Amino acid sequence: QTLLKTKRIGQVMKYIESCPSTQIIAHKLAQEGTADGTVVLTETQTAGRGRLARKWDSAPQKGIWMSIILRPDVVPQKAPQFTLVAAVAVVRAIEEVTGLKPEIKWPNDILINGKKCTGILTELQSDADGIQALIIGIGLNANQEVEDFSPEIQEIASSLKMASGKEVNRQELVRALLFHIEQFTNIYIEQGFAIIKLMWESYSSTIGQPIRARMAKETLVGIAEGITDDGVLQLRTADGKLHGIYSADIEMQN
Ligand code: BT5
Repeated sequence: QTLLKTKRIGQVMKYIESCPSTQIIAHKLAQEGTADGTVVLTETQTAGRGRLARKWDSAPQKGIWMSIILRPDVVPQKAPQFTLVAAVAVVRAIEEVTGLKPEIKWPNDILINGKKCTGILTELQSDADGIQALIIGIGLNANQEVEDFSPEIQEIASSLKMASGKEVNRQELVRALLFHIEQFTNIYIEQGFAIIKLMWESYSSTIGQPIRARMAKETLVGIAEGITDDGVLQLRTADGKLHGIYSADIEMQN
């Protein structure tokens, strides 16, 4: 803990050998009033989760499975932007520690060579007074080999070790992650979304590309033109119309 390079994030740190999901523990701590910046870290999850109750593969000792509790003074509508802020921070941390060049796929995937190495899940506790807590879950594949992943994701998942050929020091990676998350959430809160948006777009594999966006009720095909200041993806369909995409699964068309 003395090696931490942060002022807020990780000053309270809960480390657990094994748990169902760090998100569940973080929600509970948040309800009990834990401080802004509290971090929950585990070696393995038995019920790690993604969006829409999907499963998150969390091999023991191989990744970084953590949740960060933030208590920003912003309206609940801004919650999705924190996923994008966290994504920029994760890319920076991976670059710094490994030299790899990851890309962001909107909204919450970090890819290396087209394969997913990190997923981010932002959940919200709010009431009439606004945001009580944001729980930002980060699952980062560090030292897995292909066979450490469940068979159904072996084709689509990757780890830093698989991409770089080198074992990654997970402690160093956690320190870099917490440092960059603190830096970028500060920038976002003090200066707004503009700088984050520029960085996000420069790391993005989605912008400028033909994509298919699968949403709950419809699927749209078109060119991803950019993100708005609210983090909404702008998709231009063949009829020239511009659509705002708030939540979807994206597939690249080429
Ligand atoms: C995400 O969901 O990508 C968010 C994942 C967040 C995980 C962290 S770990 C710490 C914290 N505690 C939790 O319980 N969760 C958070 P989504 O976009 O819905 O993607 C889920 C999909 O990614 C799955 O359906 C699989 O196809 C794929 N997947 C599952 N595990 C993976 C892994 N380890 N690496 C790469 N892809 C994976």
